[in-house]
This record gives sequence, C-alpha cells and structure tokens, in this order.
Amino acid sequence: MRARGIAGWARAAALLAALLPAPAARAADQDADGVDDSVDNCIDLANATQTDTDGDGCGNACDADYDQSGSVGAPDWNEFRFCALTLGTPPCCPWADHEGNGCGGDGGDLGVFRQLLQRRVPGPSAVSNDPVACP
Ligand SMILES: [Ca+2]
Ligand SMILES: [Ca+2]
Ligand SMILES: [Ca+2]
Ligand SMILES: [Ca+2]
Repeated sequence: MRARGIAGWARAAALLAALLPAPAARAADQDADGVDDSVDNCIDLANATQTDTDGDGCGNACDADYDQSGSVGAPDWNEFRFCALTLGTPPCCPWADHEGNGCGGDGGDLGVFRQLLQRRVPGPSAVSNDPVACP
C-alpha cells in the first residue's frame, strides 16, 4: 500500500510537470538596459533607446567610429573636435551623441568618447549590418 502511494505521488508529479509550462528562459541583458543581448546594438553598454545614427548596427553608445574604418582613433577624434569646436554651444552632431541626451559633441559625450577610444573597436553589437564599421 505504501509503495503504491509513493508511485501514485510520482505519477502525479510527472503529470504536473508535463502540464505546467517550462520556466521561461531568462533573457540575458548584461547591461540591464531592458534590451535583450540577442538584439542589443551595444551589448555591454546601457542604451535603452538603441539610437544608431549612422545605421551600421552599432548603437551610438558604443560607436565612436565616425569614419566607419572599424576602429576608433585619431581621425574620429578629429571629427569629434570639429563638431565640438565649430558647431556652436552646445555642439550638436547627432552621430556623436553617445550618452543620448539629444545633443552630440557635448561634455558628456567627450567622457564617453575617451572610454570608446580606449576600447578601440566599436560594439560589441548583436545586430551589426556592416562587418567593417561594426565588427
Ligand atoms: Ca545595450
Ligand atoms: Ca552606429
Ligand atoms: Ca574610425
Ligand atoms: Ca550628448
């Protein structure tokens, strides 16, 4: 009787497991910006808006490669400086709006630019559509 009871519980548990939906796989979102890593255009930098001014698949938050060379370097710095020095106060170059306040080339963007310069390569992005500009 007791063995039959245990078997009954085992059957009931198996039936319950079959009827309940599997727990949803928890979406990976390592930068916690609400955008799943599998579709995030800056996987490790928070950018909820996913703004990508140049349309290469790397979001502005992780893309300071303004000349689309595949790396962030002196030519990109020169473009940033041109923007910051010649386009008024506040300077507003959409492609250089890294922190997403709607104005590119400002002080906040300069801070992000320095970090992106150290990384050298734009991205990483899960949705790159240009293997050179967004490797
Ligand atoms: Ca992101
Ligand atoms: Ca981009
Ligand atoms: Ca570049
Ligand atoms: Ca900005």
